[in-house]
Amino acid sequence: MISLEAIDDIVTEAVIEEYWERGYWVAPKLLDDDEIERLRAAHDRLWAGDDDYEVPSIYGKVLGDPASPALRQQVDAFWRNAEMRRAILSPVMGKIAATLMRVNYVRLWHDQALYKPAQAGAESLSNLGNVGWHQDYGFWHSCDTTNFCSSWVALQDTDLRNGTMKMIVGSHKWGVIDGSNNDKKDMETWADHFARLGGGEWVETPVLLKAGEVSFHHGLTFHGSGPNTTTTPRLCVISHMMPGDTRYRAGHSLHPNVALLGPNYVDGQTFENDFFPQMWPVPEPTVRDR
Ligand SMILES: O=C(O)CCC(=O)C(=O)O
Repeated sequence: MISLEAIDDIVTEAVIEEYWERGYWVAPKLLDDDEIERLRAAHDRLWAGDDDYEVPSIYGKVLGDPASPALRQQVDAFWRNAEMRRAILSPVMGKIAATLMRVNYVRLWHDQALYKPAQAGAESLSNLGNVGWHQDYGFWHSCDTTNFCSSWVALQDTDLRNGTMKMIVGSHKWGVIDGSNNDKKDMETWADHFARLGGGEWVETPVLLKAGEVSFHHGLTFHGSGPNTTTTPRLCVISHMMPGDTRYRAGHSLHPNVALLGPNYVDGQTFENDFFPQMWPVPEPTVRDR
């Protein structure tokens, strides 16, 4: 991972303006080749159920089915795997997100490890590996801010052939769109639908990344991804990050994370405990980290 000092030269005021103008920004290579290899090996272990920490079954452990073309999605992979934990909670991601969000404190909302199966040679292309057009905040109405920032770490070169993410440029300016907690895999129908609701121009731009490069997107930017037509799976890890003082907003569709506040949570309670680790500023080491 690059150094924390290097970030000051990379995330300039022009970069911050680009992020707020387009709704996303593509960083240069942040991870070195060894880290990429270790994270790829961590993916293998995750989907095989070989965990570094014991995880109770209520936390929704996902395993891989080699015969399925469906997207594999493990939310909160940082609970299962130490290598992923290091990358997902990296202060480098936290500092960049803080700078882009223009806040002082950053916590993890949740993470994802995604595995998009390869479909080269399939008789017909399945859309089960697609990620439908959505706004992340569409799923997160229980939070009192839309100022979320997500880092997407490419663990191989990633482009349209292996189903990279496509961003809808400037769509974060449309505000919260009804029904944007969408995972309908029929991309064209839903592009028309959301373009109409958004009322802006629907400009799809693929995020082209070399292994180790990272994209950062705003919580309201529409995005999605199509099939992986190559011979190898498309792997990534994602940190969905929030300002450190993000609070629970009662009366809206309830996100499962709200239960992590503990019983009897109250409107306005901050998402501030070990389920939502502090990423920036660098936290004091915990017993688990030592
Ligand atoms: O990896 C993808 O195709 C989609 C990921 C995504 O939805 C996200 O990072 O918020």
